[in-house]
Amino acid sequence: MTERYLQSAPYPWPYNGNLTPENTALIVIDMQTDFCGKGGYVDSMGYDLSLTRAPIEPISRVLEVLREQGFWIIHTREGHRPDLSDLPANKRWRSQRIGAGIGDTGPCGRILVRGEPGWEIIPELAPIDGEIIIDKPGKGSFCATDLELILRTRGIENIILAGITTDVCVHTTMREANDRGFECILLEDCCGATDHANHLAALSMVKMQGGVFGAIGDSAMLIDCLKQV
Ligand code: C5J
Repeated sequence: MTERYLQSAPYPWPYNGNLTPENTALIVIDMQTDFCGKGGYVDSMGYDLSLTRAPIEPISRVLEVLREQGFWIIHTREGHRPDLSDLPANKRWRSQRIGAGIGDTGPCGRILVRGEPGWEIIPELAPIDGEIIIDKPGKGSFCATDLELILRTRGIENIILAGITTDVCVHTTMREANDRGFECILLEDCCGATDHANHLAALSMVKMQGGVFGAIGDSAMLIDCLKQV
């Protein structure tokens, strides 16, 4: 095996240098209109959309290279069944309290409901044929989904994380994956949060204790590493 590493922090990733298209998946988390589009859930809460749209460009560059090289690509979508039978009452109550009720009708259809326009992945980052889509009712991508089964069945050991939001769904997924023994890296310019300080804090948390949840890198580091022969 030829070892290769990203020049990430707090250690060169992956820990064992075993980085191949066969053992590595990119997971692009929740790049849906509800989280980064006009009239979606995040917009209805009054947050600055430029923060959650910032990763669109870097993610598309990463997708282009990883698709070219045959890496596994997985997309996730947060959302609930139209009858809301998988929406916990407290999650709904909290969102209604701040005027962006999950399941209620907004400018992009029913907020965070499967099949509605706001729930769709934005066209710039739309999955292509053969890429896996995981529909999840929660913040973590492993909770109530078949993601772990899919990763194990395909022999995936390394996970590259991108998407929104850094401090919520990306972080929760990274923590869940790390506890299951997957070797994770979060690409900082490929993520964004509804508050920039929370984005930075989430990055900092990963790097504690020698990389308590994995490593932090960026799109250029990944692309440079993959372009070396
Ligand atoms: C949130 C997410 N922030 N995709 N979801 O509610 O991070």
